Amino acid sequence: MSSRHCILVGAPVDSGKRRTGCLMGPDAYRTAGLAGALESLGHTVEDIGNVTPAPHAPDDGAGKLHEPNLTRAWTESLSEAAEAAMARGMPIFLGGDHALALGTVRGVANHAATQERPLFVLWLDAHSDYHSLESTDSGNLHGCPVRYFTKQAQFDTFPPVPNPVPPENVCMIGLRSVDTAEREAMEKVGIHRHDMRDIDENGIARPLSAFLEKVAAQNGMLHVSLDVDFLDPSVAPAVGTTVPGGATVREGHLVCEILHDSGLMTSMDLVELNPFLDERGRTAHLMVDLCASAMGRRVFDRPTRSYNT
Ligand code: EXY
Ligand code: MN
Ligand code: MN
Ligand code: MN
Repeated sequence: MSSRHCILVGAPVDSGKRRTGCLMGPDAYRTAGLAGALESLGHTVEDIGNVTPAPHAPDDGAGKLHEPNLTRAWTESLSEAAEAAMARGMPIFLGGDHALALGTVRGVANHAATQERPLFVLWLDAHSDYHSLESTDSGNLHGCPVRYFTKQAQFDTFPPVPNPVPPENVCMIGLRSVDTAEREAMEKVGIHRHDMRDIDENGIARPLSAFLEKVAAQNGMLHVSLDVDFLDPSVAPAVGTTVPGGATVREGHLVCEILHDSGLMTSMDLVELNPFLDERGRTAHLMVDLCASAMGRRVFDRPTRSYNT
């Protein structure tokens, strides 16, 4: 990958679920040295600050999914910021919970449409985040973004999706917690789904490389959405939705190294980090290191850091 102009976009969305804490995510990545890590790889870095308010988590008592006017406000502002950043460089969105992808993918897709290039999405996550407003049991928005930006359900109180991502342009890797309603809905569309059993049996490189070949063949743009809970909780505990049996540190780096070598990634989300659930910021440091691998840091050229202490 040649030198890129990385645009750090803080998106402290914390209203996708009831447990709060993701609003501290953007500053945790800044504190963990994300900008310096990218600059050390020869990239230019511009941090435009936080573009969404730190909205409140839904009121537990009401069990509300979201407050429509609040959700619409930050989804639209984040979508506009994403589209503008794509026109100038390579946005890296600092979450915030995964509900932020309602705005980031919507905006990135709007930009891809102006370039007349298809958008592909790599979803690195223990969860499929494929609920509609009707199918979700928890009422947590962070479990819905993929269904929204593929426009496979009505989200009437949300901004419309002018450039939906075709489901067959989405590849999910790391799945190990999918609700029945999500699985049944996904079986009707062509989303590429690779759960941890698939990864255990066949490795992570094969499904990822097959997807990247498809992106390259169609001159696609690639948005990578990396959820902390893609990784095993033993190495990445700072997330509210941990699921045992996740990706190892090396599997995480391998995904990012293959992404770098492909040269296809055009934008990235770092989501679901909750610094309150961590020790000494080790999860934030791991996510920064993974982002650095996706941006060209080589396997033998790494800071000595243990994630298991
Ligand atoms: N499927 C469950 C729900 O909808 O509540 C869990 C969703 C967790 C979503 C996190 C962001 O990946
Ligand atoms: Mn997620
Ligand atoms: Mn998840
Ligand atoms: Mn596949």
